[in-house]
Amino acid sequence: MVRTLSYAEQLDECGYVILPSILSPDTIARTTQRIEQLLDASLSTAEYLHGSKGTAHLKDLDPELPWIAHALREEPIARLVRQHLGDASHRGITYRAPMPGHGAQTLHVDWIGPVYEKHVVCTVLLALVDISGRNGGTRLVRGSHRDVPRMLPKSLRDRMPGEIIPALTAGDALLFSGHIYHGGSENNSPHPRHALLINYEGIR
Ligand SMILES: O=C(O)CCC(=O)C(=O)O
Repeated sequence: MVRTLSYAEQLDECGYVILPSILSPDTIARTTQRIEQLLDASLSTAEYLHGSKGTAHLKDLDPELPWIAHALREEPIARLVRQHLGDASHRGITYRAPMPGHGAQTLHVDWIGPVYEKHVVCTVLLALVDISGRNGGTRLVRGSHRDVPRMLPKSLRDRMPGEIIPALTAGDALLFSGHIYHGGSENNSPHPRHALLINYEGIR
């Protein structure tokens, strides 16, 4: 009989796992409304317009989105992050939304070392819309968190064997190792790709 891997085993083996329906439709609507208010307030600043390069960013959103901060402290996210990294803290809730025609990133890692004994960093992406390869989904190279040596791609066009873009439904969480090769892809839809990103670091 084939045994289904647990979320923790999937994360360990593949370097990522999809956690379905973490946010309810009501929570998504409430979050999107607050994000839109914050974007309205920041979109016209010179700092924002110069820095954005076609992707809307907001950071330090914990005080603005306390219900999201609460969800991060609940099962299953809190448990999985703890199982994966041990004691860990996150660097604040951020928002990243590539606009149509934007968002492509070179594949990169958030921690240069491969995983020997211990995972050091991971990220939770919370989808506020359905996300796929069409609208700027996250590129991931399955299993690459274990690669030695690390061959860092140099160009947006560089592709690696095993690369995938997982399809997410609005409300799903994508939890991925910061040691896996990953990167945003270009948004080829007519709408922004709304998502929250939370980076965790193990306490050493
Ligand atoms: O937004 C994404 O899909 C991934 C973003 C990312 O990897 C980054 O900003 O470093």
